Amino acid sequence: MTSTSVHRSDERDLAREQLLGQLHKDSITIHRPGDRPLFTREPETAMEPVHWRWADLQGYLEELGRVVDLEAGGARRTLRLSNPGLEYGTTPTFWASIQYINPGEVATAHRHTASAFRFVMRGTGCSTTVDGENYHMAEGDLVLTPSWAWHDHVHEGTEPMIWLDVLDISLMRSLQNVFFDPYPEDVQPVSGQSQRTFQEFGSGLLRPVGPTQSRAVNPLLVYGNAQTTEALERAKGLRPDPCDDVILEYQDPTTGRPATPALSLKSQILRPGFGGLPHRHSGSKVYWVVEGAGVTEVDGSRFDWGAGDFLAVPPWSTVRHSNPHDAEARLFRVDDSAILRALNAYHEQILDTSEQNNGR
Ligand code: GTQ
Ligand code: FE2
Repeated sequence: MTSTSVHRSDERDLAREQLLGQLHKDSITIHRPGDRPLFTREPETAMEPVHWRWADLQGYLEELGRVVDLEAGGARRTLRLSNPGLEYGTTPTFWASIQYINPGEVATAHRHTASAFRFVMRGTGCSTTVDGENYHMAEGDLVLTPSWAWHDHVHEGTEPMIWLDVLDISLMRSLQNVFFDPYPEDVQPVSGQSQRTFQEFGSGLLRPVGPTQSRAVNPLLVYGNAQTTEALERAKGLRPDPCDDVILEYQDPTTGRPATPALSLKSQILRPGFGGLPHRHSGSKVYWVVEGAGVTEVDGSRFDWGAGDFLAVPPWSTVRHSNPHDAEARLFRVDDSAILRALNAYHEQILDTSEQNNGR
């Protein structure tokens, strides 16, 4: 090196340090060697796959019902499915919890920006009211609580009732948009027109003529178990999905879009003998086993699941389903593909057979 070029590079180092000092004062940084890169080639996640077994959950729920009172002020009695890899949530976008309510109890009215839904797991006799609309929940029903809708649950039945609650609260938290209001009374007034949105839009095929309130959000709040079962029966006549066998998404009947803005909800049947192709896609998901049993491999780890179990799957994990049993398996699934598709950032990949063999 000549003496001039050494001189120049000293000058440059000095100027760069000066610039960095100035930028720092003005809350500006530049990328430097050793900093974490802006991008990774593929998604990285701290979320871990987790299998919760019904045999354990059932015992915990019964004990919880005995030892924990339902508090006024909007708190619910729930078991939260906490991901050991995450500080918060079941997945990076949502919490899945199991709510337990005893006969005679009231889960008091409130509203929040997190959008929520319930999928009824066990029992009957509890009704929920969402923005004045009352609905008696039964096993396999899906009931939505859109963002900022008042909701309360009143159990008039005789046996404890158990349902899955999912809220897009991890997402709302990362957007720093958590709002919550308690309702001034324990419960909100119930409209005289029970199940209005279900009467109006519930067939998914036909609806009353005349003016309908057009809302930016899905107007339908309730998806009944009977219709889901029937739709799955019909879908058995279609070509099977190579990864998921028979799978349907709950849709906004007025637009065909996912039933909730951030989360996509699905029901699925794996028929006896089904063996799916390995598959991965953007976003995280949780399965609840409605009935039957089967096997899911997540990035090569094998999970043998049965009725009532939950399985959480991290983003971009390779999943392979099979049903080696004699009976059908039915799954309810929630994933965050809706928000990823809305952001035009959804990726998916079916891994071919040769890769499948390499993975073993
Ligand atoms: O039932 O309104 O599991 O607000 C968590 C928060 C249930 C509910 C949960 C809630 C609810
Ligand atoms: Fe709530």
